[in-house]
Amino acid sequence: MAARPLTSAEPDFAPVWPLASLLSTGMASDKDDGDTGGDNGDGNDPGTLVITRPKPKTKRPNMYRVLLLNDDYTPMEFVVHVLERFFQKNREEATRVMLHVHHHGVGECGVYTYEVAETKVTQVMDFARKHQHPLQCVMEKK
Ligand code: TYC
Repeated sequence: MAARPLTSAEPDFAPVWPLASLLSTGMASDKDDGDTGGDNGDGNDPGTLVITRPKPKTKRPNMYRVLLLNDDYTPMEFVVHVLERFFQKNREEATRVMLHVHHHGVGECGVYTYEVAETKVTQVMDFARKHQHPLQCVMEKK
């Protein structure tokens, strides 16, 4: 049998040689069917080599939405400034998000990993307090 390169389309732990092709060569069996490859008594054909890929150990991080809450007192222009300053929005996008919060009560500023989201919330809350506005910023797990 000719070796062939692994492809990324194969699932983790996929045998490099599919069981079906091993069976067709008589090199593998799922039970002792008397094949000439022998049987050492543990149910594994000693003539069979199954190669598995190691499980990839990278995991996607949990992601968190950073949200602004509406209130009756924080000036619209201040909220737009917050969105430009801490969330890298241009004036048009910041105005769109601010008006969404104004009309719907809550709106998304961005989605970040835990520590980045936590930092944004702290920055916004500190900035609002410094300017004596009651603006509230929170995070929620996606
Ligand atoms: N509702 C505020 C006003 O009318 C504006 C506002 C928008 C406040 C968004 C907070 O997150 C906010 N001045």
